[in-house]
Amino acid sequence: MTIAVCPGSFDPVTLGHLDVVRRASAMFDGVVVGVAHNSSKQALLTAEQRVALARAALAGLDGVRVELVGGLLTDFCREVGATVVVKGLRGGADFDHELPMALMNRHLTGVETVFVVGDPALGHIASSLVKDVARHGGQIGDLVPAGVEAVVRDALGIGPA
Ligand code: COD
Repeated sequence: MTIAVCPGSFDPVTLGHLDVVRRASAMFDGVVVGVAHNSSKQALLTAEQRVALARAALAGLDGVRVELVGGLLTDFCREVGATVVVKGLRGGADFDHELPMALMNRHLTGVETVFVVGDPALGHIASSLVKDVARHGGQIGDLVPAGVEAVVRDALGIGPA
């Protein structure tokens, strides 16, 4: 039984994240989506909001659960019994960004990273861009799961769409 962790900031969860989690869930016996802190990013949403939105978006997907990552990702993997980390790639820039983390995680505990290629139709979707579009008055409803746009707009202090 192989458990994989799909980690990310999920600030907020997007259709791109869901695509990666669905692909991971087709490959592994169980998937734990780990909502973590990226120390190089200032989160817009609280950890509780990010977990709640991811849980709502992934409810009903068999064998998938969402948990908060309190510290190191590798410690979290040990706690949940995961031997694999799954990351999604939109292109070469993602790989360049992810490779040092994959190497560090393997150095720390031996956990392996599997990269999955996301749906190219969703390749323009990144949480940071989604927030930027919303911040500047654009609609994000077709980029994120139901219910996410309202929470993002509220966190940005802008009214309903
Ligand atoms: N298509 C395909 N993949 C996508 C898409 C898309 N449209 N959108 C996002 N993804 C992928 C990303 O490439 C990434 O693999 C994953 O989804 C999550 O993305 P984000 O942006 O939500 O998350 P990040 O990149 O900010 O996550 C970084 C972590 C939080 C995982 C990292 O900082 C971490 O592990 N933190 C915990 C502390 C730790 O252990 N630090 C040491 C790390 S070596």
